[in-house]
Formats: sequence, structure tokens, C-alpha cells
Amino acid sequence: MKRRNFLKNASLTGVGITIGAAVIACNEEKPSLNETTAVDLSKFPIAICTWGFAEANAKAGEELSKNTSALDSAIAGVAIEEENIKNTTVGRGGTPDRDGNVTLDACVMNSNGDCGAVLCVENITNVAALAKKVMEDTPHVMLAGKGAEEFAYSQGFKKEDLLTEASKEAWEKWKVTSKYKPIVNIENHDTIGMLTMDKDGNIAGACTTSGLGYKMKGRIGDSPIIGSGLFIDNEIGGAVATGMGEEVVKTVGSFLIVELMRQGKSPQEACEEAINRIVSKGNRYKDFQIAYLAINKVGEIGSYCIHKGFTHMKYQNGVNEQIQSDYFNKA
Ligand code: SD4
Repeated sequence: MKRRNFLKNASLTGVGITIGAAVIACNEEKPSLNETTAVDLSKFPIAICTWGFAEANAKAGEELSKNTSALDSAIAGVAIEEENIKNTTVGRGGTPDRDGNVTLDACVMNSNGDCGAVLCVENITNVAALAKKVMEDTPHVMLAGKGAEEFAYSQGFKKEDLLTEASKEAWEKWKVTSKYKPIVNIENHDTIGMLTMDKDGNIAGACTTSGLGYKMKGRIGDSPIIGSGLFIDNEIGGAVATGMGEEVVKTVGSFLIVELMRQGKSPQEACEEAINRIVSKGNRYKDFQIAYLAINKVGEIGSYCIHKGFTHMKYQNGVNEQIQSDYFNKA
């Protein structure tokens, strides 16, 4: 029997998505907004994440199905990519800064609105788990650099060399020209931002990255900044960002999306409005990608990006699928 629950200010009409392994187009139909809407709890749990990180998203979905908390499920999911040395934008194996240091950024947020973040951390692979430790076991919400690293060791995290042979080789090649020009979409391997809803519809999330390749030493993007790379309000929904962090920070993108949903916009409409805020500032958007992914309290999902090529994963009712996002730049 379906458990039903009632919420205010949420919309019910879902984004129609065909099930299958192939990448599919996001339905452009706009959900309607109702004052009072029934929430079908049989839709939960749900896990969504940026890009085509199928294994990571499936892991989060499986954890949620075993009643692991929404936050721990997200952390277990993103850990797959943090540990995947072939992924050159997250965790171990990540692309270094221009001096050859791999520095990681991550943040987490739970359904109570608690959060934790670590910035510019070296030698630790599972930085989302470390961000949770900051949230739970310190009086702070953010730790950076050496302080974050030392805290990690005190919590039993292993010291690991994050620079793999492959990343080192690529960096040495890069040094020949030393051109800093982030590439739109980076072949679909990018920051992982994940949002999870447990069986009761409680939302949590994690965002983890090695940041933009060959960045300046000490550079921080949006990913560990609560409100920019990730934001959750369990009454409303959550959002995550990927792409050129500097531009996300300027409009506090994830917080903006949650606030737009609070005002009654669907996740899709909110993501589109957040991208519009960026592209309306001039033509510079032609050179960078930003993508947003959001979910609201009834489990509707939205995503939107500047340039074609962004996809996200969705796990629901045991099905894990990759979905192509709609995009702004149709030129
Ligand atoms: C950053 N948003 O550090 C991250 C990285 C990313 O495409 O998503 N790269 O700016």
C-alpha cells in the first residue's frame, strides 16, 4: 500500500523520463505548481548526481534502499569517484594545480541543515567523508589546507599520494605551454555533486572535486562553498552545481535555486533562472560551462546548463538512468 503524505507549496507533476540505459532527453514539460499537493512516498528513495557517474549513483541508491541515511548514502556514492583514479576531476588521480599539487575541495549538508566543508586538502582521498567529520566533530563548518589534513589524520584517515603517474605525465605535458584554459564539459568527467532522498523524503547531499585543472595554488571554486556548489533546505529541496566555479560563486547558484523553488518555481524553472542570471551578464558564458541539478520535496528533478553536453544520473525504484539536460546555448 502506498504511503501518502501532504505538503504545502510543492508541485506534483513529475518530469516524464523514459527508463533505459541510454542517455535520454529531459522532458521539457513544465510541472504545474499547486498550493497543496500529495507526495507519493513510494517515489522515494531517490539519488541524483551530476554527469554520468553511474556506479556512484547506483551505490547511493543501493545504500538508500538499505535504509542508510541520506547523507551517508551520498558520501558512499561520491566515494566511488573519489577513489576512481581514472577520474581526473575528483579525488585521487585528480588533475593537479599548476605547481603539481592535487588539492581537493568538498562539502556535505544534511536534512537538518547542518553542513561541513574542507578546502584545498592534500593527501586525503575521501574528502566528502572528511567534510562530514568537520560537521560532526568540530565546532566549525569549514577547514582548509594543512589544518584540514591534520584533522583528517587525527580522525584515522590515511595519507595517500593523490598524484597518479597519468596525472603527473599530463601535468608535465601541460607545463610545456602552461595555458590555463578550462575546457567546456571536460569530456563528461567532472565534479560530482549528489543529492539523495531517503525513503521518507529527507534530503542530503555531497559535492567533491579536485577543482579546475592547473588552477593557481590555493584556488578554491564553488564546490566546497555551501550555497554555491551545494545547498539543501529539507523543507524545499536541494541543488548542486558543476562547471566554472568562479561563475557559480558570483550568483550563489545552489542557494539561489533552492530559494527560487521556495517561491514556487519547479526545479527545472529554478535551474533555468539560475543559468539565466549568469548568461544575462554578457557574452563570456560562451567560454565556460555551468550546469545545475536540483530536486524538490516531492521528488521532481530539474537540470539545466549553458552548453550542450551535461548529463546527470537518476536512481529511483531500482532503476539507474542517465539523462541529458536541456541547455541555454542553442546557437
Ligand atoms: C570548480 N566546479 O572547482 C568545480 C569544478 C568543476 O568543471 O565542476 N569543473 O570550479
